[in-house]
Amino acid sequence: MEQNHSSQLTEPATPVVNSFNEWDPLEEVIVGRLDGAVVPPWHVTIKATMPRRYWDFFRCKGGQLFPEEQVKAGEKDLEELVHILESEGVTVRRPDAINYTRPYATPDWESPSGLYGAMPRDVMMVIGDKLIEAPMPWRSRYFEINAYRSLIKEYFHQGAQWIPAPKPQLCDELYNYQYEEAGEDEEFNSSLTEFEPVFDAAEFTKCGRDIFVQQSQVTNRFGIEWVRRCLGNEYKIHELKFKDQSAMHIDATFVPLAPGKLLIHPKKVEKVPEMFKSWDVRKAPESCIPDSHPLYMSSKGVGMNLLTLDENRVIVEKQDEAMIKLMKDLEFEPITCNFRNFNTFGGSFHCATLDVRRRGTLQSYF
Ligand code: ABU
Repeated sequence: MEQNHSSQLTEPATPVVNSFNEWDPLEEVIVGRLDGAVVPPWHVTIKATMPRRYWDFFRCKGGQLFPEEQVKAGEKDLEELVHILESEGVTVRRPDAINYTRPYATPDWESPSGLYGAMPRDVMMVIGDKLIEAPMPWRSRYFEINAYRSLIKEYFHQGAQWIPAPKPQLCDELYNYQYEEAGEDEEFNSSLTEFEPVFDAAEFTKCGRDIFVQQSQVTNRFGIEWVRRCLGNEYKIHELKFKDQSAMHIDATFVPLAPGKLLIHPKKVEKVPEMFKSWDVRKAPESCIPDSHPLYMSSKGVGMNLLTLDENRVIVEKQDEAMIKLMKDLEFEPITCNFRNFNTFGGSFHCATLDVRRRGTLQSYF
């Protein structure tokens, strides 16, 4: 029988949604948007995560638009990032524009507003061809997924698996309203109970078959167990513990950059798991962000929230000379982008993006 040798030699096309780690060559990415960003209303989940010096800002301004000039400056940073990604050959997609100022309610609670569409990393997780919608615990983020639904439907029609986690109720039983921050050296004290599974997708970081997560102020054990069972035996979920009472998202604490290269927060990570013993583990340098720069929703560690385009290229904040140097030491080619004004709103390059498709397959790196 005649055989079609040419088709036998052709590599199978990468599925439209495909990402197994943080470093395979990036082909398509969602970049968030800041327009219409609203200050989240004061709640125990804000107390547990946001910098103390801004608590009054959230108490007074919750439900109102963030200062226009700061949003505009952050949007300019985002446009620069989009331009860089496109110049590097990456397809960039954006969420829909949504009015986040509208109040809403469920039978159990009311919220005066939503938040923003700036951080796709928190809202969804891509593992292989699965697009998992996160059941985020902030009431102000309950409908945030709507900004991404047109894209999700498109990816579904092109073959992706679309998996929304169980819709959370977010009723009062989920929150520990007596929450007070524990001391640095005490056991982690959560503002969340185990009432139902909740997590932000940015709590998980991928190294092929091994996925790392921390319990945090936005991710409970129930949520971690839900992801573990959803992914099944092909993956191993490792729960790590860090020294961080206001923990929120692993991607400015424990950042695998490439096979054999791990970046860690110098204070929060006290012990690196044994399985990384052959990796080059580097501490993130001291932040260069001045105290005068507003960081309403970020810590100074936000500089390590990096986006790798492949095993050679990484995007780094333009003014962060120490990080640029470190990346060069690690034999990366750093691509610099202004992003300090975006940092004000709760993240950097990793948070502001979601890698939809990287060219690669499921592998083990340990
Ligand atoms: N959303 C991650 C922010 C991390 C940080 O500010 O430390």
